[in-house]
Amino acid sequence: MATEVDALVVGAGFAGLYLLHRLRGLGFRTVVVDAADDVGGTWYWNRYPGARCDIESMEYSFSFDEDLQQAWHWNERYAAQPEILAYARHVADRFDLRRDIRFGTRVLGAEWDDTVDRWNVRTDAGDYAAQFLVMATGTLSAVNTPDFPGLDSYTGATYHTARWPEAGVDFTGKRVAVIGTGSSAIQAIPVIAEQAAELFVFQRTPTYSVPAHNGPLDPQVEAAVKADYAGQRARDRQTVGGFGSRIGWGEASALSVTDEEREAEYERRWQIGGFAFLGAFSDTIIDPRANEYAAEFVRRKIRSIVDDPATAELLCPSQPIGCKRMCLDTGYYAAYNRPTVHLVDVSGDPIERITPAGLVTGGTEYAVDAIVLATGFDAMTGAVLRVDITGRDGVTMHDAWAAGPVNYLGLAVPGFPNLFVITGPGSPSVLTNMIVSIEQHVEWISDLLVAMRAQAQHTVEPTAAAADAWVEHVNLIASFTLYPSCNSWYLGANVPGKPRVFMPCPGLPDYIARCDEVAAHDYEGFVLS
Ligand code: N01
Repeated sequence: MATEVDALVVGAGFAGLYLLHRLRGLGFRTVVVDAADDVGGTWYWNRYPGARCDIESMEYSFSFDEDLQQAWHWNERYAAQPEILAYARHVADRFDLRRDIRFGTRVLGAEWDDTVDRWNVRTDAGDYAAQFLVMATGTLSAVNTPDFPGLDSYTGATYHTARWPEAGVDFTGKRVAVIGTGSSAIQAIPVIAEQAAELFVFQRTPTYSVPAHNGPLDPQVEAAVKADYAGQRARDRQTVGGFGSRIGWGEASALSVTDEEREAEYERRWQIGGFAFLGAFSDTIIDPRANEYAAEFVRRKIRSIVDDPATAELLCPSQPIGCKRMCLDTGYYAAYNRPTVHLVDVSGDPIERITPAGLVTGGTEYAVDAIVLATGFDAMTGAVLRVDITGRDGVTMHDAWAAGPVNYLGLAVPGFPNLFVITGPGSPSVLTNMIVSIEQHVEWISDLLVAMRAQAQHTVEPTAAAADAWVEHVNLIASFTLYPSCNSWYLGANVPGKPRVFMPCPGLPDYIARCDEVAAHDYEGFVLS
């Protein structure tokens, strides 16, 4: 017998938590399911050494409750994974959310039933009949493990950064391989390097990283922000990525200033640390010449930090900065100055196979006690497509998205009534402070549900024309930027066979304005019935 609910939410990360709080408060019977044993989503799973948010803690937190944001104290400028998980747990307890969350429950499939306007949702712990189905499954949650031949034959220990053992791992005295040099690897490598006897980093593409300059949260910053928290949140929402209003985003072109002024601004922001660096000038991610100035500044920094010139050159990226997601680090480049840390270039000679003893590339076998896969995610679409979803007329999400994700406002898919995706493809999502985007989506969706209830409408679904126009719109905006110009997970390029489509929608303020406009015009582009 299926459990009847108004809304079934998949995922108990920040999106699921806020949805539950909000929908329950509005009188919708809501249940959240999550495969994990606790809340936290990405911060539940990503426990690798050094895991830390790269948005400042005063900004990477909920704004919906003034008492919450005033009461919570962050210890560091950038919060580490345990502190963010503690925050998620605090939110769950503070708003009494756990009683409507079913942990250890994996959704297997969902079928839309046109006869009763309900989603039949199958889980490994019972079924649900839900009027609304919300995929709060996260954008970076479906783990990507490359299909290395021989991986099963390996006799040492294997870890994926996004499935790290809760008890932690002690690498003291071990020979360790890390595959990948994205955000996860860049945080883990300096910490693993402190323990391991030898560390081999297998790099396919170097990435740009800027120092986080993390440290204890400055009490003066905390007091200043809390004195006008609502104001700061509102100002952040007006920035391109939903954060950084305190430091500010440069409005001048990098081409409009002298060499000395440009250098001074990069240096100033390098010293501040973090994504502020990308905001030095207005055209860093738009104009190739402006971008190259910033890229070359970082390359010079790499060469000045890394002692061995050959290693430094290998660490210098050639793609535009910001095209792949930039990283923040604490001692990443300096880790290569340890005699025990070795960079192995696999850009020309891929990892051929895994043997019982280690990895083979370029005809050399690297024997190691442990392999760390820092190989990322099937981003943005992976978590949705790993659930077997069937909409109207037996059309599956796999069919609907065969050539890339199709949706309207990144929120809803034609042919899949009453289904919403939080921070999915087609929305600013991963280009922003995720909590800002999550709050905007949750509030927009819950306002829609309230409007439907007031008008006695049972179903909502975008038109195919609205979705097609939206996909075209997102592609057009992306084409004005440098984002599509390199292989990145934004494009699905990291997963063999995945359609190459730039998935997120750049520009948060315009996106929010468009969502508000759609709502103000009786949800134009949607059919309510
Ligand atoms: O994953 P990634 P991630 N052979 O996809 C390499 C967020 N995040 O987990 O670049 C060899 O970035 C791959 O190489 P290439 C953040 O949004 C945030 O690090 O494809 N190498 C790449 O180097 C981030 O962007 C935080 O050539 C292979 C690496 O593995 C996103 O999550 C922290 C390979 C994967 O890097 C993903 O980050 C962590 C192969 N077959 C993550 N396959 C913070 O808030 C893949 N690679 C700080």
